[in-house]
Amino acid sequence: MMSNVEIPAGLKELLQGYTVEVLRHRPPNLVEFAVQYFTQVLENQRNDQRAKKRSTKPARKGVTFEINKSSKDDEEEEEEEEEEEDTIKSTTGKYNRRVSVCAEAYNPDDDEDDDAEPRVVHPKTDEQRRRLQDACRDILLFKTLEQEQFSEVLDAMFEVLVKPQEHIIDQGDDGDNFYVIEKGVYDIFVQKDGVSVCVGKYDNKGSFGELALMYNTPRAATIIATHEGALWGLDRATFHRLIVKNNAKKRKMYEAFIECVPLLKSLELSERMKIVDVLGARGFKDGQRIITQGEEADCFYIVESGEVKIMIKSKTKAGQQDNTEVEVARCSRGQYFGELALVTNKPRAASVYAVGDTKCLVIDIQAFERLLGPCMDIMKRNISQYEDQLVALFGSSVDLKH
Ligand code: 1OR
Ligand code: 1OR
Repeated sequence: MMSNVEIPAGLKELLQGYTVEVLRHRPPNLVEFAVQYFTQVLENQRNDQRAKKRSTKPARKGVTFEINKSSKDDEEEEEEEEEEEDTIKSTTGKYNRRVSVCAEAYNPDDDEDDDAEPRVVHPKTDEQRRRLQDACRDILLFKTLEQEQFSEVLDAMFEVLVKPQEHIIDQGDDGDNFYVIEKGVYDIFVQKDGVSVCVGKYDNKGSFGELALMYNTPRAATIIATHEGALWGLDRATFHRLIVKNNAKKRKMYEAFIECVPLLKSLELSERMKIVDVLGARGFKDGQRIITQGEEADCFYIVESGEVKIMIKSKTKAGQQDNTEVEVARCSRGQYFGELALVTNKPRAASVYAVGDTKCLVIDIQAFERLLGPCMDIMKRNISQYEDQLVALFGSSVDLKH
């Protein structure tokens, strides 16, 4: 009988909290919002528990993979023996790939006791480390990591040399590693109606293979090396422990801001969160150039704080470009820029400079194409306005979209 049912402690507060957030945010999808909200509550609860546990637990020792063992001196061997229980063998490269089907759901807090997970370290020469650092400098997924987490990522990465025509990733497979490109060109193929279509390429920079690891989905594309190349791999477990965990923090940090970006209003909440998962944040000093007119484009920007000015090189009467730049527009918090070259597949149409210290959220071209399709109409409408302005300024008719 209902009258005998005891209401569990905390239920009322839990539902009240959810109701208050619904009234505050007015989400379009209550169920989706409930999943997000209660995931957050659970996360907070676990963080509290972990914090309590940590305060009563001794610090964990780092763990080393056993590659290069033969070259180590006796002293290190002794140390290794001490750590034997924690030590695991390296599983680098595509030859040791997991083959089992992974059934974990996307939940950054699944690994209840993070501290129990061994830390992966692949020893590197100074020269390797320098090359790795160069390759990772502009990787967006690493841009919001704390210094400590970033070092752990670098420690865990391992070099993968690839041959022409080698399949680094096959669509439909389980995800094993995330890859950062050091060098080489890699074609991206996606199956459309049973036919494999080349939808883009990575040209000596960037990264791929994050989606299957983030969302526990099969690989969404096939990646093939066109030449000899070099990659740096990051294993699934370390990716989870550092990047996916960091994404939970990123969602918290950027959710409110992303909700207010007018361009993204037409997206579902889950689609906006997927943007947050892959974006990077970059700071620029007053006067620093963010985009250079005429260069090839590989990313898209949203101003988080500060301001940017858009400058176009003016033309002489003979229609030739001189080097004087004219300011044509400014963008501030919530506004975007850098979409034009991605939409038109042309070089950057203008240069963009920071006005005062400025922070931008950055999305790479692949994520832009994958996630911002629904916003394309708005962007194209705005591009038509650039065309009108251009005509007013330079007096000739232009079509920036084609
Ligand atoms: P992954 O783990 O699914 C394949 O393994 C990787 O290819 C994927 O992560 C991305 O890092 C990368 N759609 C899906 N994945 C893509 C795409 C893409 N491009 C690169 N990857 N699209 C192409 C956008 C230019 C959308 C195609 C419809
Ligand atoms: P992009 O990828 O070409 C430069 O890199 C960016 O500046 C461009 O994308 C737009 O996002 C941004 N004409 C061209 N680009 C503009 C303009 C613009 N305004 C902003 N951008 N015009 C100004 C219209 C108010 C027309 C110039 C006369």
